[in-house]
Amino acid sequence: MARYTTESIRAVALVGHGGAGKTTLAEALLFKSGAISAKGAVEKGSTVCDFDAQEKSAGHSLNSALANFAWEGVHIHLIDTPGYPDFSGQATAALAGVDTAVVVINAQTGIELSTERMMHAAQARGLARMIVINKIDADNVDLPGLVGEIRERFGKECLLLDLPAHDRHDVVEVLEHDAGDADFDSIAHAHRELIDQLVEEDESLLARYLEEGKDPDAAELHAPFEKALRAGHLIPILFASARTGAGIEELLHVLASLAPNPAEGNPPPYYRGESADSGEAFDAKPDASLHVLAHVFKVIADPYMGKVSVFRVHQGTVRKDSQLFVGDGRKPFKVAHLYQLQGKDFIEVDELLPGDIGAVAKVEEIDFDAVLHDSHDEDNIHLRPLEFPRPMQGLAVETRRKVDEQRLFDILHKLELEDPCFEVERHPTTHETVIRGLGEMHLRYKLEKMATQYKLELDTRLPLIAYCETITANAEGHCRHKKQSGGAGQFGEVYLKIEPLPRGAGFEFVDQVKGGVIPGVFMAAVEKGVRQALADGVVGGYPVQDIRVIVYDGKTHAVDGKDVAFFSAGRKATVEAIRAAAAIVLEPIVSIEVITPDTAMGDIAGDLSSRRGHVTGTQSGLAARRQGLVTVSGEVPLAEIADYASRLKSMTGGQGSYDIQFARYAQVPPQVQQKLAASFKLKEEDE
Ligand SMILES: Nc1nc2c(ncn2[C@@H]2O[C@H](COP(=O)(O)OP(=O)(O)OP(=O)(O)O)[C@@H](O)[C@H]2O)c(=O)[nH]1
Ligand SMILES: [Mg+2]
Repeated sequence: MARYTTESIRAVALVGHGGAGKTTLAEALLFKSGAISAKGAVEKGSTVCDFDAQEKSAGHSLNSALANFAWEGVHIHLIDTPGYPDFSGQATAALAGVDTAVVVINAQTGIELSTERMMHAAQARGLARMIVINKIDADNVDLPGLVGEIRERFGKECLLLDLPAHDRHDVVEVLEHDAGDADFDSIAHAHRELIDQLVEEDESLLARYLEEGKDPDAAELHAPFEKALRAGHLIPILFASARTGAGIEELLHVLASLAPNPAEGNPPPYYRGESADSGEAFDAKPDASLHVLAHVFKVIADPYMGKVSVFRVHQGTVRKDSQLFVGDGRKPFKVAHLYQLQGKDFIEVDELLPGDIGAVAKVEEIDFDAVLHDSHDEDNIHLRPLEFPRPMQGLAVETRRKVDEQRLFDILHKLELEDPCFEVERHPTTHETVIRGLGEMHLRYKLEKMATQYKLELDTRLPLIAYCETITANAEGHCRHKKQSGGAGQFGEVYLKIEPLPRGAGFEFVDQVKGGVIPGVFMAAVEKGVRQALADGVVGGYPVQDIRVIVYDGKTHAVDGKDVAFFSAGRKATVEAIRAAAAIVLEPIVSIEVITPDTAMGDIAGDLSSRRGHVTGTQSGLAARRQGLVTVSGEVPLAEIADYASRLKSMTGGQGSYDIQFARYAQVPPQVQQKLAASFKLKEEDE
């Protein structure tokens, strides 16, 4: 049953800042195409893509959602993504499932934090990018001003592909039209700019164009259009109102006729081998007859369907009842049911072609980022990983009732599966469970989900800070571990040197022992001991990083040489060396962006500097200026902004919002280090 071919598939993600109108736009596209018979609204909780109970009550998206529709004989896979930075994990992951990123900008608020981040993330992934300026119906918008700003920020490759007309009730496409009236600029001018840019992509076309002075026709421009999108030489700007429907049909036409099909985009960045750096890059071919290669870019813990793995097929055909391998696993699983997703609905299909997005359910071994394939020829294959923001905001959680403890871990595991930016850490020594996410709002929604969906009540405590330790000087350590207690003895002796490494280099272990004074079998135990010492920390009980440990001498004993002895000697020698190496404690520094009414700017800056932070710049776009808003950027230690949400609320009368991102590790001031060291000493004495 051939429903369509690979050439007629488009895969598109709607990305951009929260509130830009992505979910409403998805609804408008689905409605216009006839896939749904009534247009729902975010406010009523009746859209296809915001189907989750929490999304309905929040009035914005929390998860990415999939939908499908057909237009002009083309099958379009659409992914609606959440826009607020706190939920950017699933938005970023969606980029691995598409060829085109449509960056939606709110005409009222202009370029925002996620606009910028998603523009860059899509570019880094080699996706075709398009910009849709939405809400053109709204009052108080400056469309020409916004276009100017977009070009200033994202380059002159951002060119108009349509223009609003009839007082923003309509839009006119400017590739096929070269004359007529528009609300601003002119169709003739926008048309000329576009053609000039496109002919640059093809030398013979350019030569003919210059000679004859005549426009190439639409068919001739198709290939240059795809080439320009692929190279980032063209980022078309379109206008729409998801509310009134203006520009929706034009957007559908552009997706069907100009967005790349799976063969026209940049190929997904696969490699064979252990790491993206050393592995051998290769291209999957969107050919239905080859081996299957598919990539899992989304996992859902569904209360009814169980674990659902959503993947994009990049090569070959996935069929119901066929067998697939997961990564390098030896045992295949059977594709008992194959689905396409339409919002909350699972629609069974028999096969998925290259370029298709689909899902399987109840296969526990499939995790986010897994590669599915049907031949051991395709072992050790990965897709180059996406770059996710690092979850910095932490909370220690504890179940109210002891009996819930095991359940807590099961549920946290499910939440972790679904969201690449949500992490759970268990600290065996302190018995603490820490959840980490991208922001206060992110964690609040996870807690709410646990309370409502899983009926799990938790107590939370202030964030724990992920401090770490490092050394600033070279030093030496030595330990002779010797035990003689009745029966068999233990003996192991280790001499080692330690050296600081550059920030971020991690840990290096070097074996420089000569003449086998520490036999190879025991060297592994020495390394384990060294690693144990580093994990336990020396100054404040935090993991030691950016250090090279060189074992250069030692001694064993024919009878008493034992693993335990060398483990212990390695550990103690390392501790001794670190104590002599001017060790320091490092803390995470975050970059912070605060959006605030300009009247509160002074308070924000003053507050940041009282928290050992500083302002690095301020910025405000046209639309933001009209609303009296400004973005203050700065840096501040994470430890100082645990309660920032409530501080900001009081400083801005509830008008402010903020976002943090990990920046780097930096040395804590001496008085902080003394405090951390003192409390570590107390803990050690307790034990
Ligand atoms: N005036 C006007 N309002 C719109 C338009 N599109 C969306 N809205 C409204 O803008 C608000 C946000 O719309 P959403 O569709 O939820 O925006 P979103 O981009 O999905 O937001 P997140 O899910 O948070 O990323 C809602 O109140 C919509 O009704 C539009 O074209 N014009
Ligand atoms: Mg949304």
